[in-house]
Amino acid sequence: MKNNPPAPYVKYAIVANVVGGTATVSTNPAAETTEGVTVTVSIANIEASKQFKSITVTDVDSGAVATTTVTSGKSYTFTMPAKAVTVTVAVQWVTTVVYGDVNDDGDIDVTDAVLVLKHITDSSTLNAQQQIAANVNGDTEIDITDAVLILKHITDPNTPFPIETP
Ligand SMILES: [Ca+2]
Ligand SMILES: [Ca+2]
Repeated sequence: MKNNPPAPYVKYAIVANVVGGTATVSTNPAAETTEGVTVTVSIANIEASKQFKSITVTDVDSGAVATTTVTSGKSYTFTMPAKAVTVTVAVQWVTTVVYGDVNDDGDIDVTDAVLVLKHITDSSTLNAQQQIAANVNGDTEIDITDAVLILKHITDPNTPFPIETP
């Protein structure tokens, strides 16, 4: 290749990815730029129930490119190296546990108590987050006490679970 432009004007590609869910990730400059330029990464429109987890920028040789936080979870900058880069933004489930809402449907009802009973009798297994939500008295195991507390909560929703009581 003969007619390469002078080095300062060589442009390198910028590719943006999202893993773990969907979001809009854009860069400025977009698509490509020259070495030494400050690239701004903007993250928006993260899908419902997901939240920002991490951002990584790697060059074509798998080298890490340092990022600077402008607004956590929303805006970051990095200095363009003399290589193409890939920007990867990871999103993850929002992990807020509502005690007693074992199936995480927004209600604490008999379905949740049944799930606890099924877990106790080994007819189904709760996942890690469900086990936290199920253990409403905050002891070391999920047992009939938790199921009873959930049933009591249905009839008296204003009484907090033992784990929620200081
Ligand atoms: Ca529920
Ligand atoms: Ca318990």
